[in-house]
Amino acid sequence: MAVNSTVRPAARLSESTLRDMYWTMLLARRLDERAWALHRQGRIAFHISGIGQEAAQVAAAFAINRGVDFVAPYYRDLALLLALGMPTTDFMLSLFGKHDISSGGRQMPFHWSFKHLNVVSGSAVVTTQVPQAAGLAFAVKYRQQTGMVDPQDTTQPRLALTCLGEGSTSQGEWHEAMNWAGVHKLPMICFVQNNMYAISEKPHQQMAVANVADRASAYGVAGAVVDGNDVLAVYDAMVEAVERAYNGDGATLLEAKMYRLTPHSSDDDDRTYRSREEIELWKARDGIPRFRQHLIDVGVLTEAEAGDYDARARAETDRAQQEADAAPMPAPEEALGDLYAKGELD
Ligand SMILES: Cc1ncc(C[n+]2csc(CCOP(=O)(O)OP(=O)(O)O)c2C)c(N)n1
Ligand SMILES: [Mg+2]
Repeated sequence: MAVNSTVRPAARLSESTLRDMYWTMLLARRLDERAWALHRQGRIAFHISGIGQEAAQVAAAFAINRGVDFVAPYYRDLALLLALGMPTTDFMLSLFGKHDISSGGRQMPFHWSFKHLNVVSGSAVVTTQVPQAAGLAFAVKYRQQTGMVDPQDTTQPRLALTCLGEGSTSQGEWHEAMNWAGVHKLPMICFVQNNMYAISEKPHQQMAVANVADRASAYGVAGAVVDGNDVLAVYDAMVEAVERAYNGDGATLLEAKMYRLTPHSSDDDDRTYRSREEIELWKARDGIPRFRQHLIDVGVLTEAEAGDYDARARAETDRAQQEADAAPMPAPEEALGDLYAKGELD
C-alpha cells in the first residue's frame, strides 16, 4: 500500500467518511442507551454496554477492510459491529431474545457472529477470541504463502482483528496468543480497549506495568498506546497496524485508553467501588461530543446538521425497536436446533 508518510491517514479521510464515522458512534450510543431503558423497564433480561468506547471502536472498524478482514470481537463492541454492517434491528432482536443473525435468539446478546461479515462467533469466556484470532491470522498467512490466495486480493481477508478489555489480558490464553502472533509474525491486531475497570478491578490490580502495550516487545510485536476518546488518533494508530499486517510485517498490540461510563453490566452496582466524581471527570472527555465539535470546527458539520443527526439516530433507534418488538418469539423447540449433529440415532 502506497502511503504518503507526511500526511496522517486520518487527514486523508473524505468528509462523507468522517460523517459516517460520527453517525455510527452516535447511533451506537442511542441504541445502547435504549437498551438500558428497556432493561430498567423489565423488557429485556440483560445489557452490557459500550458507552464510552464508541470512538475507538468506530476508528478500528473504519481502518480495516470492513466485512472482508476477520474480526473476533468482544461483548462491548456494539459500535464496531454497526460499523462493520450489523443491522440496527438485528441488535434489537438480540436484546429481545428473538431471531437475530448471531444465534436466532439462543445465545445471550453481545455474542456477535456474522458469517457474511467474517465476524467469528465467540464465547462468554473472556479472551478466548484472541487465540482464535491468532489462528485466523495464521490461516491468512498460510493461504497467502502457499499460493491459495493472492496477498493483494482485497476480496480476501488479509488480517484478523480482535478486541478485548485490559482485565482480560490477565488470562493465560492472551499470553499464548500474543506469543504465537509474535513467533509467526502474524497479520493480527490485538486491540485492547482499556476502560479502566474489569468489573470493579482497576488496571494496577491486574498488572505491574503502566500499559498493556508495554508488554508488546516481550512478544516481539509492535505496541502502541492511544487516546481512545480521540477517534482520529485511534484511526491513525490502527491504520499503521493494518498496513503492518497487510505488508507482512507482523502483529500489533494497540491499547486505547478510555473509560467505561456505565456499570459493568445491568447486574452491577458501580456505586460500591467508584465515585460519581470520577465518572463526571471522564464524561467530560467523551469521544462523541468531542468529535462532533471537531467536525463543526473544521466545517464538516454545521450545528443544524449535527442536530439533524441526533434526531435521525433517535428515529432509527425507535424504528429498530418497534420492528424487533413486532417480530415473533422463536418457537420453544428451536432452542436445541443446531446443537447436535443429525446421526444414525435420530
Ligand atoms: C475466564 C472468565 N473469567 C471471568 C469472567 C467474568 N467476566 C466477564 S467480563 C469480566 C471483566 C473483564 O474486564 P475487561 O477485560 O477489562 O473488559 P471490560 O468488561 O472492562 O470491557 C469478567 C471478570 C469471564 N466471562 N470469563
Ligand atoms: Mg476493562
